[in-house]
Amino acid sequence: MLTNLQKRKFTRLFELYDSENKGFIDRDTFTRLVKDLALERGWLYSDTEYDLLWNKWMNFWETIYRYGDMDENNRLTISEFLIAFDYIINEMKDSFERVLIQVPYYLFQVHDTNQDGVISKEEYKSFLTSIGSGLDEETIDRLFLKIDLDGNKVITKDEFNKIVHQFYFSDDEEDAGNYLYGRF
Ligand SMILES: [Ca+2]
Ligand SMILES: [Ca+2]
Ligand SMILES: [Ca+2]
Repeated sequence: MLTNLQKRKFTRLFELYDSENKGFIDRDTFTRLVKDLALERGWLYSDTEYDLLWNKWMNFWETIYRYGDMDENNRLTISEFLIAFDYIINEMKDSFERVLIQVPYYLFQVHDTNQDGVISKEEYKSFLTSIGSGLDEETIDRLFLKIDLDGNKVITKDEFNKIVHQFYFSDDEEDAGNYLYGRF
């Protein structure tokens, strides 16, 4: 069972994906997402980066779709989305590492624009903007202070790792990781 806090966080995530408020997400949702992200980074179909981006998202979509599409109409409603997450998080820990974790990790790399292995505040802002988080500057500043656990002004992979795990598992309202995708 997902906790109430988890349900709220994953509902927020669903709303981000369903950016046109259609009430469902499908394969096209993720095709569009990949295109937008690739466009933002100036990647073409023929680029390796495009392939990688495509594979990560399709892997994600195919997994949640396999476990959530109860009525087999090739779409996921919010309740089907939560069924998929409940299953992946509570019943299949291995796939969780392979599937769910991959997406934010990959986004971390994509938004490390200067490729120095860490995320600066500016890069973090562009990450949140690109996923349509709708957070204002002040909130992002506060959030960055929170997730920069050792206070050295950049987010390392270890710190990001912690945040991502908190997003999926934490049941403590105070944890910064709950806000990985903005308000919830
Ligand atoms: Ca369905
Ligand atoms: Ca960087
Ligand atoms: Ca840090």
